[in-house]
Amino acid sequence: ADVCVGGRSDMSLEGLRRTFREHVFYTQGRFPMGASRNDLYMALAYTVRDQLLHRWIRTVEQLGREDIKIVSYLSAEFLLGPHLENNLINLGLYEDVRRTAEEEGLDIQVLFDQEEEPGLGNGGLGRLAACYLDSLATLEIPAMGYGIRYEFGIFDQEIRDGWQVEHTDQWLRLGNPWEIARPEITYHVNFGGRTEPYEDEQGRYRVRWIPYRTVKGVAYDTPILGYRVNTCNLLRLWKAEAVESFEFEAFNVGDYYGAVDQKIYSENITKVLYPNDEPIQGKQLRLEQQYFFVSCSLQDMVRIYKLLGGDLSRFSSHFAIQLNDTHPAIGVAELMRLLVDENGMDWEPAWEVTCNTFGYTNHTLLPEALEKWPVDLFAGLFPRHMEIIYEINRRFLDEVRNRFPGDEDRVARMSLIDESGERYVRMAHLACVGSHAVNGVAELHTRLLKEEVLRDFYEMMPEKFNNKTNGVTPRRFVVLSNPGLSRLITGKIGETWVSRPEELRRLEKFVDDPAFREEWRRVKLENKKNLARLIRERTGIEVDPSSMFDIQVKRLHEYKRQHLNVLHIIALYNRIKQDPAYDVCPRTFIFGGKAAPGYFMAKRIIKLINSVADVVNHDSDVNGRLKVVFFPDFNVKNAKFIYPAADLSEQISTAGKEASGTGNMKFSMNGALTIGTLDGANVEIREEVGAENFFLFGLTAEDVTSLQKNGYQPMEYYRSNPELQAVIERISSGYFSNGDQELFSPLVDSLLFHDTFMLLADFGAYMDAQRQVEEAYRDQERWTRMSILNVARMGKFSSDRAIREYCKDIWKVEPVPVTLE
Ligand code: 26R
Repeated sequence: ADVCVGGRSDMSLEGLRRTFREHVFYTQGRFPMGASRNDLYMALAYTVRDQLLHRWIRTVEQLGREDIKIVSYLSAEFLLGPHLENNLINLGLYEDVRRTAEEEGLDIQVLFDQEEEPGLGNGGLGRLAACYLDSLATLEIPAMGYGIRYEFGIFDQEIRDGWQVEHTDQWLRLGNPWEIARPEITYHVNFGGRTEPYEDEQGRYRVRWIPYRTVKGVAYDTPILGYRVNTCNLLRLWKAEAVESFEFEAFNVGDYYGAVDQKIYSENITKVLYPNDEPIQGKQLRLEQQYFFVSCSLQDMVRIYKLLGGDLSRFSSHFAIQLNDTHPAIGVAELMRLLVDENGMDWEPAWEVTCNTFGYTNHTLLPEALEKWPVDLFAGLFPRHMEIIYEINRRFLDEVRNRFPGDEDRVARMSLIDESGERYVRMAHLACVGSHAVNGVAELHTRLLKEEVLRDFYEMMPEKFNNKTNGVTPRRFVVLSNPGLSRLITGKIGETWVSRPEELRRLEKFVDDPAFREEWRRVKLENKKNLARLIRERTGIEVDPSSMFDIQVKRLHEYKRQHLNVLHIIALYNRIKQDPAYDVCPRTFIFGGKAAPGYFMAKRIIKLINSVADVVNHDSDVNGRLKVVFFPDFNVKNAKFIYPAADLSEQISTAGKEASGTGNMKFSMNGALTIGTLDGANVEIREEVGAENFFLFGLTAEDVTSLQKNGYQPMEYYRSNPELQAVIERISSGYFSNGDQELFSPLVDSLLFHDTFMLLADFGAYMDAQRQVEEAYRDQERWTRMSILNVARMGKFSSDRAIREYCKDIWKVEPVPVTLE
């Protein structure tokens, strides 16, 4: 430690300034005068990273102790968002570094702006992984995140003429100061080829895999610091490269171009994140990505464990591996292969180790989103894993037959292989069978998992199933995003709420204090002004900060029902058109979110939102009382301005479809009230904040199922509701599309003749709930009370609570405090 004192770890103002200047010169190679904004950002980032390294090295030393258990979070996505500001907050150096920058003549906000966010995820699942890394470190749990270092993360979204246009995300273009490449930590990953039986020295039957090609994985490490603790865990992301031997062989036969081809081919594996939050049918590269990062990660753990002198039969007492959805589920077969083929273990002990090591989190109930891979594709890429899966399946189905004699229908339903038509490997079944714990992400979701999607598995092994309601980190989503509110809260109850948000309850006793309510409104108004400014910059639209900010930001998806929100807007518009004196509550409707590039309907919903916006925003009868905004390129970076500015949070998915939702939590923690269905974690949010502080509407999951069963007829709802008819007529007449009646007919037809997500069935109830929202908003004192109570009662939804539950019930791990001496 001493070597660092007075060096770059010096935390004094003077030390920070010196380190910063050194980085401008020695790292960026600039005199201060010639430094670009990026040079200055990089120098500041390195200054902050220097502060992390000491903690990081001490934490990694702990990871190398034989007697402690490490959590290994396997996820194809980590949607981290910008690091700089977050690290400053967690270090407790925000104010000092801001001042240092200021004294150097720099505006720290401008430097924050310069950071490209690592958008290595699609939405909820990837952002959850990032929140969990924050909480693991904050709770001082030794943990590693393992994933893929995509060269291109989620695409950047531009809105052109009302349509979504995608641009590649070049987040690494200007360098990434937060990662450290570890070119000496590499593994070989094999693909294709065939297997071959042989006898080992003891004359035992063994199998070896003779692959067709090999790719190299290189580790890139990013430090993940906890809040005000010394624990600094690491996120290890793998980049694919060509193995050296390719170039060498090609060189020998003089095929230089062939060698370069091979190199490009290998590097393809980690080029790009698939931007779908829907199944990717049979895309070989996607399956290669999954195996690639899982194999590197497991090889890494086995290497670390052996280095400690560990005996592989006790592997599960050193590592608890969590599968973030089924994307890394092939890890079950890969760990078996490593133990049995590569380390000579027998099947039964290896299987016990495997099951004790893995836990599986399910994140979706949508049947079409359950991952399955064609057997031909799978076996072609992973012939040995295919054999292992068949063997797991054979043994497992024997157990099923034992427990349920004569029930061959059940055996077919539970098989790891779907043989009803073309044959598929069912990844959720593999994950379920190979794990000791299976969890859903909200109470309702876990119940539906047990009753529907994984019912047979629950019947056979109920002890595996448990719920872990999602949570989000209050560091990024309150402290960092909403400094005004954080200051107000801390002024009242002290700052301990940041690590122990149960303490927010102590705000309840101030709800009747008019001065406090006044300040609460002032903070919200300030946040709305900030968002209004950003909306003007990004869209040119002027919005009124005193209007109600009604916001829906999330991926575009029919089940999330952004178009139900649009139907409400059109209904209000129609009332105004019918009677311009109609007393509408002034509102700004804000949407944000990306559509999967190949998702036709979702893209058309974006176009609809923008088309309605064009009409409503310029109609003189409306006279500015309603505004509609599509905020382009919703991501972690600009989420910071969106959640804190919301009055109303739209959580309106069809009941039973949204596993949990986490945006719902981010809004409510920032004092927005929710209008929502009984879906995902909405149910629990409403329980916590109180029914009287939540605008509930719509069918229950049970209603949805029974309606579906009895033959849902959207037309019946259409016929019996004149206001709904008028809304649909506005769209289909071409009113929002310059007379073009075709543009939105796919949307309208889908609603009238199919309506899979039951918008028409919920329309009436939604309109009623929106009227109650208006009424409540008109009474600002009442609204403020409700807003305060929402914040005060959101403690449960901190990711710290979620992670504590995972640690206790699934991982069996304890905190290991880190000291710096
Ligand atoms: C198979 C495949 C390509 C794929 C399917 C589904 C990829 C991604 C998804 C999206 C799923 C896994 C997802 O993001 N689920 C979300 O997880 C959040 C965190 O638990 C939940 O809050 C959210 O409700 C759920 O949709």
